[in-house]
Amino acid sequence: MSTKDNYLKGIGRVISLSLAGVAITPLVGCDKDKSDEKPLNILYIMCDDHSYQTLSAYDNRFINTPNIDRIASDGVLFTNSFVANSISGPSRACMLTGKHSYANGFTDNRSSFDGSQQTYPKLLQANGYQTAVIGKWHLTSDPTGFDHWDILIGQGDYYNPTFIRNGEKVQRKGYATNVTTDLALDWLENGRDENKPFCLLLHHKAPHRTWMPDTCDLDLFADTQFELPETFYDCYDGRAAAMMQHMSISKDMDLVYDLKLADKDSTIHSRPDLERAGRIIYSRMDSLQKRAWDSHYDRVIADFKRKNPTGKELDKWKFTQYMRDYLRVITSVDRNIGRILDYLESEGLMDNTLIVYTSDQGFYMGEHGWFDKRFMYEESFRTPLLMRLPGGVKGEICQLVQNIDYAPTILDVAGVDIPEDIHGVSLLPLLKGEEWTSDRKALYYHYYEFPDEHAVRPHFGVRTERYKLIRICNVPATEGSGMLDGSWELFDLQNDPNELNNIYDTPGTQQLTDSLKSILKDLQILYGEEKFSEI
Ligand code: SGN
Ligand code: CA
Repeated sequence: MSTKDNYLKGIGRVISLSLAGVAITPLVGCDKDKSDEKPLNILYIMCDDHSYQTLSAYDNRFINTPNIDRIASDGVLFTNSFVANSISGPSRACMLTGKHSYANGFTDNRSSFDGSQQTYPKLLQANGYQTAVIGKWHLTSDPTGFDHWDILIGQGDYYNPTFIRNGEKVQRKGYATNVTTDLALDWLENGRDENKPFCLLLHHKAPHRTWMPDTCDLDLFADTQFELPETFYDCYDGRAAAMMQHMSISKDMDLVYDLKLADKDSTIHSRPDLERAGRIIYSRMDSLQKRAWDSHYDRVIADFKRKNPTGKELDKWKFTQYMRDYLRVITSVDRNIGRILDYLESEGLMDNTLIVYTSDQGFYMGEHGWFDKRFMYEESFRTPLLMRLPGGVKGEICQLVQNIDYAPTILDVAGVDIPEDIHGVSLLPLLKGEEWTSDRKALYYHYYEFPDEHAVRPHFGVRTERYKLIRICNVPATEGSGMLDGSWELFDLQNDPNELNNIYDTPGTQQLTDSLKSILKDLQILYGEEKFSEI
C-alpha cells in the first residue's frame, strides 16, 4: 500500500499519542516571571523541495533517512501537513509571518519581502531571544529580526556557494549542505549568547533543482531501479491546467542541465539556454570536485550514448537518473542533520530545544509525470513536518495543519503572546497531547505565479479531510501557454487519492460543491482575500 493510501486511511481516524517518558514537564517559557529557567531554544530546520515520498518516517519505498526520522521517533510526525502556496519565497513568507500570502504581500517568487512587517523572529528577539538564519533565504530583501544572518544569494549554488554574511558577500569552498551545516554548528558553538535562549533557522538549499549530489555520494543508488509511479502517464483528462504545465519529466526535464549529460565532446544537445546553464554550474567546481564528478558522470554519459534511449525508454531513463540524483542529495541532507542532532546531544541541548523539520513545499517524484511543485495536488500541497518538543508526546498527529501555523506554534512554545492578526493556529496543544480547540475544518490555498517557468496557472481552493475544490483562475494566454478559461476541479480524495477524476459538475455533486464554495468564501473573508474571489 502506498503512503498516499496510508495518509488517506488516516484521515478522520483518531491517532493515539503516547507520552514521551514521564509526565509532560510544564514549558518553562510559558511562565517566565515565575521561573528562573530560560525558555526553550528553537531549532527550525527547513529543506527546499523535500518530498515526503523521500523521507522514510513518511514513506520508506525509496530511501532511509534515519537522522531526520530521529526527530519524529522522539517526537511527532504530522501526517496531514500542508503549505499555503506551494513555492519557495511565498512559503517562507507564510512561515515567518503566520499569514497567508495575500496578507504578507509575498505572493510569488518575483516579490520582495517587506521586512518591516511583523514576523515571529522579531517577536522572539523582542522577548529576549537571540535569533539567527543560516542558508537559503530567497526573500530578496535583507533579513530583519535576526541577530545574525548568513544567507545564500537567491537560489544559491550547490558547489562553492556565495553567501551574504550580515551584509558582506563571502564565497565558501565546498558543498552547500555541508557548508551550511558547518556555519550552523559554528554559530551554535561560538556565536551563541549562553545567557539567552536561541532561535536558529537552518535552511538548506538541497534538494532543489538541479539535484547536484555531493562528490562522496555520487555512486549511491547507481544500480537502483525505481518503478514508474502509477500516474506517470497521466493524460490529464478533465484537468486542463494540468495539461498545460511545463514540468514534465518526459518533455521538460533537460538532459544536460537537469540530468548532467554535459559531455566533453559536446555531442549531446538540449534546450540551448539550459544546456549553457548546465555547463556553467559544472564550471563552478574546482579541479578536485570536477575529477570526482567526471569519474561518475562520464560513465553515465557513455552509457547513455551507448543505449541511446528513445520514447518510453528515454522517459524511464530520465526518471531513473532524476531519482538517483535526488536521493543522493537527500542522503547528504540526512547525514548533515545527524551532525546537528549529535551536537545538540553532546551539548545537552536536547532537553531544552524544540526541533522542527520541514520543507518549503512538497515535490513531484514522477507522479502525474512531473517534477517541481506549485499545484494544489497532494504531492506539492503537502509538506513534511516533524517536531520534537522536550517532554512532549510521541506519535502521529493527523489534524489538518498548514505552514501558517509554525509562527504561532513557535511563539507559544517560547511563551510569547500570539498577535491576533496571525492567521495560523498554535500546534502546541497537539505537541503536548492536549485537546486542540481549533475549529478548523478546512485549509485554504492560493498559488499566484504566472506567467513563469513551468506555466502553472494561478489557482486557489479549499481542502477538507475528504474533498478538494480548486478554482483555476481566468488569466490570458501567454506565449507557450494557451488560453484557459477559469475552471473548477473537485476531487474525492477518499475514492480518488491520485486526483485523476475531476467530479466537478457531475451528477450528485451539487450540494457538496455548494458547501465547499461556501467554506472557500468564508476562508477568503477570514484571511482578507475576498477581492480575488471568482466564486
Ligand atoms: C528555479 C527552478 C525552477 C523552480 C523555481 C522555483 N529553475 O527557477 O524549476 O520551479 O526555481 O523553485 S532553475 O533552473 O533555476 O533550477 S523554488 O522552490 O525556489 O520556489
Ligand atoms: Ca522550494
